[in-house]
Amino acid sequence: MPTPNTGFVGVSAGELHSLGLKADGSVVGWGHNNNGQCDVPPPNTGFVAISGGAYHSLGLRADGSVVAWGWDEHGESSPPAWNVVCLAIAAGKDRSLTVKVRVRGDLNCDDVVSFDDMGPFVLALTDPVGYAALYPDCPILNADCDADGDVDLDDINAFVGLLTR
Ligand SMILES: [Ca+2]
Ligand SMILES: [Ca+2]
Ligand SMILES: [Ca+2]
Repeated sequence: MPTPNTGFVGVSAGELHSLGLKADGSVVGWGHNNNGQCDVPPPNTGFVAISGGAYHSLGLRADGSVVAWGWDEHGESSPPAWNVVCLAIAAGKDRSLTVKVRVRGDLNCDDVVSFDDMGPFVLALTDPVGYAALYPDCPILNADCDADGDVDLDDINAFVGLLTR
């Protein structure tokens, strides 16, 4: 256990590592760290839920974004579809936390990334106002497929990557 062993509000265990969520919104990881699954990427703040995978870790932020670290991001082997991982954390935590979880690439907000999302993705890219009018409950940042914080042409390749996973 890491010290100080205090202030935890949630825990989640991976296969060989553990995650603790602290009241201040930070995450502590300890245990087997062969893939960096214990190394929470900065900024280590704002987390409201955590989930330990076998060799990777997921954190859900208060703003609804999901951060993944460990095995997932290094791609040593074919990772599970990123968006499916998001849904898993949503399924377990959404009811109790009422956090709107974003699924990257899901532009029509049916919780899956499919070819149906191509139309709304193009709309989000070319006409954000029109997109917001057509999908008022769907965050346009779902189109930020490369996760750099904006929606622009760079996201096209990442979107295709999500589609074809
Ligand atoms: Ca969709
Ligand atoms: Ca982007
Ligand atoms: Ca960009």
